[in-house]
Amino acid sequence: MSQVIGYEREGDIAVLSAQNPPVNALGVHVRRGLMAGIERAESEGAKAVLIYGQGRTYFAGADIREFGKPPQDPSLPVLCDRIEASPLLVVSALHGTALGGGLEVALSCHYRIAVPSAKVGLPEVNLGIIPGAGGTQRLPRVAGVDAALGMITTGRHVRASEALEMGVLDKVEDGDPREIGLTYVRDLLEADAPRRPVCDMARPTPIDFDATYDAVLKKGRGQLSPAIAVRAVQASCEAENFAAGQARERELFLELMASDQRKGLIHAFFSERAVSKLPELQGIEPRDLDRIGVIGGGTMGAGIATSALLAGFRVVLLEMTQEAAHAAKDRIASNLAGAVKRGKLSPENQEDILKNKLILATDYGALSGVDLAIEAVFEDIEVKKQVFAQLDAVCKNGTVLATNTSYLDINEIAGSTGRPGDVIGLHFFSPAHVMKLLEIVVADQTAPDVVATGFALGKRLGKVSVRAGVCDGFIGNRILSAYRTCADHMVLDGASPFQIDTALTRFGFAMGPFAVYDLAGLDIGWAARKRKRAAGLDPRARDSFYADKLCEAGYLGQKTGKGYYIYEKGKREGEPNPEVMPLIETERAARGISPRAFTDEEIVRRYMVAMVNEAARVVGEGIARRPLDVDVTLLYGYGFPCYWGGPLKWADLQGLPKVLDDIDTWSEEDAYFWKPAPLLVQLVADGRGFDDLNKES
Ligand code: T1G
Repeated sequence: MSQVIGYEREGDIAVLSAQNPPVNALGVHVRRGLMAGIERAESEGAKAVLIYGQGRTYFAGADIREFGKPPQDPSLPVLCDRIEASPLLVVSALHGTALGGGLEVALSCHYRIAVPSAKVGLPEVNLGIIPGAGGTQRLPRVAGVDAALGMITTGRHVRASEALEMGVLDKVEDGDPREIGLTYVRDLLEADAPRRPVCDMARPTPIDFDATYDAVLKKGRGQLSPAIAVRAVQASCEAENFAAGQARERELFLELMASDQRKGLIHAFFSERAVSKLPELQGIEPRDLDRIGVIGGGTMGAGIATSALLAGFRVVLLEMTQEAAHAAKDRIASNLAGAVKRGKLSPENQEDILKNKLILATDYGALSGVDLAIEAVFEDIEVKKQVFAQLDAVCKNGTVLATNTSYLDINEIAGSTGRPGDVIGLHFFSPAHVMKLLEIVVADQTAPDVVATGFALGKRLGKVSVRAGVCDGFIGNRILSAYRTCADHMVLDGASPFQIDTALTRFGFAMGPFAVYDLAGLDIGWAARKRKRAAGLDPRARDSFYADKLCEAGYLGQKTGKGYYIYEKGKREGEPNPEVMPLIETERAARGISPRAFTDEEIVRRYMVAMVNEAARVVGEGIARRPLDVDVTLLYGYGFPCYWGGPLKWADLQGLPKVLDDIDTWSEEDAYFWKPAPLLVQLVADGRGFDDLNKES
């Protein structure tokens, strides 16, 4: 028998067990083992087959690492059909996460039992594809079209209890999957239960698939797979028979398998897991973390405290006054109430956290016992240095001293303490208890175990942590500054902020840059421009002032109801502010610029190439360890469209020579801004892509 599928007999029952850690992915050896197991059970005269998974889960899906490689028999659809066609009674016992091809194998069985903690799902759309082994044909037959579409177009994981109600599962029983499976098979044999091939079940009742397709396509914001899944499910209702429906599913599946969106989403999947795997951390033990100190209870500090409390830490929150401390507690209570509303926290836990896990303080001495202290005070280097001097004085040896600064020099902050090795940057993104990205900024003297502690904290907080070096803006904000500048240049040269926002939302961003400015507050960008001007802008840099005029008029975005857009009370979407274009036209005239038309395509191209060029500098300078670190940063902190896999995956898919050609062309109009990054030039010269660098690390 194969090493990855165990075979044993329990009387008349053949037991096939998956032994392919970590998630029993249905790689070719698993598929062959299952095929051999079914055939052996039949040849030995067994009456039934039980399939279950050893380790943490039942099959969690096809082996994604096989994607893009030559297919190897048996394919998953062939295996599923073979299981379903067996003359024996075939039963699956599920635990963990039966996902994708895993659930499809289970659906090809005649009965399905699960433990209460099991979850099932068809998350293929999150990988840019659709279920390709009968899932779009079998699930609608057992659960109905609406329930099936609700699972397939979202990829959501469904708890066992709900799956039972939907008809996906036949029984839910607590206990060991093998044992509850054997008991269930014996009961079925005892009752002389019939085989129940799903393919023989009645075709599901159709719905208005065209309307559903349009609605799902719109919601996908450019991602194709959810809408294509609707067409595959439609075939389960309209194809002349089951086999024809499967053929339609296969055709759509293979089309998506060959798509750039599948390449982008698979890249994102593996990059999210690779980003915290750094050679420099191998074998480095993180320091113990139990009690977290948060200095500053404003929006960021309260968000960070909420994130730590939700992860089970005890938190000491320090503010300057009792009043400010209680205001911070109110912010935290409101954040927790949101978590309760989202079903992420029980009301009892919310009460326990506020009563027993959160300690308010106004004296630094209260921080003497914390294992990690993080400040989120005013973004001023002198204020930060004072805070760190106090922390240096009161915190016990070994306490990690972290700053949440988004751009200040962490080396300078570390240098203001007697323990620079304990100092690190932990850059959260607002709202800190919701946004997944955490930039772990490593200063020159940060000790390796402090870096490891930052990653350990990030994991416990459920963050996607990315290592960054010290520079203005670290990884994300530094690249943001470049593509925002490109957008400003296009505004000066003839595009409107509103056209740019529309073009970029069509490309797949949740919001365009100017709508994001309004969301964050125009005063943030204003302060950054003033800071950079005070530090001395290169005379070749194209500065712009129209945005300053908006701020001077008191238009700071959503928080004042007016910025680039006008926000009516209670409306998230704004209408273009008619006062914006006159400011821009005045500035163009003052600069002697004759505005020209931009196509949406050119807007997206320039914006993306500016992003790629700065990202290449960030990787080339070692601020980001690998291109995938930049991709993960933009995906998890900046709303980059997931199906492109990140800006550097997008660049690889476009072809780097063309990206470099564009920069060379545009450098004729602005050699300062469009200066090609050395790494990009080198990669093009070597005929390589960014992914080649990811593979080297
Ligand atoms: N294939 C290969 N490797 C996988 C894998 C998979 N399907 N799923 C996980 N891994 C690896 C992962 O890279 C990591 O590796 C380790 O397992 C632990 O994963 C025809 C074609 C199952 C919920 O989309 O959602 O079936 O970093 O860190 O947080 O219709 O993994 O340790 O080297 O994520 O506990 C459909 C994808 C495939 C499920 C577990 N299935 N996986 O989460 O651990 S397409 C999926 C997950 C398909 C058919 C189609 C999660 C998880 P390493 P992890 P986790």
